[in-house]
Order: sequence, then structure tokens, then C-alpha cells
Amino acid sequence: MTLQEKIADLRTSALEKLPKIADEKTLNDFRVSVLGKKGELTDILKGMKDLSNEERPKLGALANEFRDEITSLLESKKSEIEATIIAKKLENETLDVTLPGKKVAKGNRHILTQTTEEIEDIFLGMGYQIVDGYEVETDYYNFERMNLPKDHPARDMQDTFYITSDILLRTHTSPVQARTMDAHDFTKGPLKMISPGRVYRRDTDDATHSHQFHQIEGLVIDENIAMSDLKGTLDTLVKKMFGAERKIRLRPSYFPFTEPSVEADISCFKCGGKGCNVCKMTGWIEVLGAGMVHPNVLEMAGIDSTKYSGFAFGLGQERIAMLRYGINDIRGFYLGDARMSEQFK
Ligand code: 2U9
Repeated sequence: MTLQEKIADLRTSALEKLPKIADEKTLNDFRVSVLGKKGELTDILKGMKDLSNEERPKLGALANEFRDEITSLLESKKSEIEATIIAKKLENETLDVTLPGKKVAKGNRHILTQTTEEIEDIFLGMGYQIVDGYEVETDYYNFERMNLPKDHPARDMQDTFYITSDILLRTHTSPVQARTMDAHDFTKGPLKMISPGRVYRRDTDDATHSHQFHQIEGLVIDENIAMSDLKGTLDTLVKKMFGAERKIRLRPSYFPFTEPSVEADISCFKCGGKGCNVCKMTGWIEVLGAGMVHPNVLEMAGIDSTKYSGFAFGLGQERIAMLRYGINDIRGFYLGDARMSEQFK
């Protein structure tokens, strides 16, 4: 058999085998066995040394032609195999987006957080700023600045946890207001703020008392602020929170930091004022305390109390939430039992 014939035979057998190859490994083995250094073509070309000078280039050309043909066929076979692999993958990994997904349990915010945020939204809508502050405070900001000097009897009702004789856990968020008053530039406009947060009292926990609870206090200071501004503000708050039909009633009260001071009741949201278990048959529910800022409190912040006046108010988120949702034990807010939170999705 001549070398030409041998190449022709090799070509015939290669063209026959190639279409049957279906994976990359077999294809590579085939390439090595035909075109590789120790492959069949190399083997045939070893006979070239016996050819005449005339025949040698002809055979060389034939061999090159054969190598080019097989190389290009190998290339397209390789692409074909790769395409099949991708097609198979796509087929196997098809995602059925209509299948129901795995349910992920969805949490929700604590009812006290929800109550706080609801009140914050109402005051943001009236142009108030929300100010955060320290839970660990000084005696000066917590008591002195609120018109409660060291010997004042009202300190008894606000006994707290002392870290040193001068550093304590705040009993109200009022120190935040005092610090904000200190920093406020009244030539630039009025001060309108609320400060929500956690406060502490020395109390024995039971269904209606807790040694820590939450409060929101509000403060407005400007020229010509009157009791009517306070009343209008509380009326707006109460109508937004408890319904447009609610009325407010102010009763005289006493706080060292306000003069005059009031306690504010709302007409009962359950019975509308006729008398029921929620309002204890009175038709009214006490929801907050308020008053006109005491001149001493203004002066201690360096504010001229003959030029400026202000109102302040305070309410407790626990009390609001307990009234609204009929919660009868304050301790439920703090136990971290998910069943409590789940009721307020
Ligand atoms: C400054 C001046 C005055 C804040 C006020 C109340 C009335 C009040 C209670 C409501 C229920 C506390 O959470 S509670 O137990 N608060 O009745 N708070 S006036 O008066 C201020 C605050 C800051 C500078």
C-alpha cells in the first residue's frame, strides 16, 4: 500500500468514526490517536524518508490537507458536543416559577414600636423634630433642670436607679428636651420637638407597674404660645389616634415643671362616653399629662420667660397600647414571647 493510500484509508476510517463520537474525552482520544505525535498520521509519515524528492512534497501537501480537514471537523464536533451539554443542562435545570415557594416566617415590629412610630408620624406631620437622648443621665438634667431641686417632695414619686449620687437612669425623657432647649437658637424660629424613649422608676413590677417603660414627651417654645395652642395640639393628636369623634377634657393637675398643669382625658373610644368597662363607667379615659412650661424651666435654659412661653406634654406608650388593645398586664410587653407580637401584625 502506498503512503497516499494509507492516508486515504486513515481518512475513510476517521470520517466514519468521527460522527459517532458523543463526548469530549472520546473526541480528545480520537484526536491524539489520529493527529498526535504518536498517532497514525505521524506513523504513516515516517515512511516519507524512503520517497523520492519529487514525491515527498506531494505527500506532505496531502498530509497537510488531511490534517486541516480533520482539525476543522474536530472543531465543529467539539462545538456540537458543548452545545449538547448546555442544552441538556438547560433542560434539567428548568425552574418552574409557578411552583409555590418555601414560606419564610415574617416578623413584625413590637406593638410599643408601632405605637411610638404612629405618634412620631402625627407630630412629624405638624412640623416637630424627633430627638433622641441618653438613658443614663445626670441628676442635674433629670431633676434640677425640671424644677425638682434636691429636697423637692415630688422626687419621691420619681425615685430611680442611681449609678452614683449624681448619675442615674432617667425617670422621664425631659432631659432630652432640656438639652435641646440649651442648644436651640430661638432667633432662627420656634422649638417644636418630641422625644420618645425608655425611662425608669424604682417600682415593684406588677400588672400595672414596671421599673422601665416608654414615654413620649413633647415641647413647643416660641413667643405667644398659649394654653389654647396646647389644647389644639392635644385635640389633633387624640382625634388622629383614637378617631375623629373623640373629645378631650382637661382637668387641673400638678407637675413641678409646668404651671398651670393639666391631665387630659379623652371621651371613651369604646362606648363613646356612655360608660363601660374601659372607662370604668365615667365616659372618660385619662391618657396624658401636660401644661405650660414653668418659667423657672425656661430661665434655667437661658430663655427669657417674659418674652417666650411654651407648652409640654407627656404620655406613655404602654398605657396607650393597653387601652387600645385591652392588654391587662404590662409585663407582657417585655417578655419577648412572639405570640404577643404576632397579635399586632
Ligand atoms: C420640659 C418642660 C416640661 C413634660 C410633661 C407630663 C406633663 C406628664 C407623664 C405622662 C405619663 C409621664 O409617661 S408618664 O408617666 N408626663 O404628665 N410630662 S408635662 O413636661 C416638660 C418636659 C420638658 C423642658
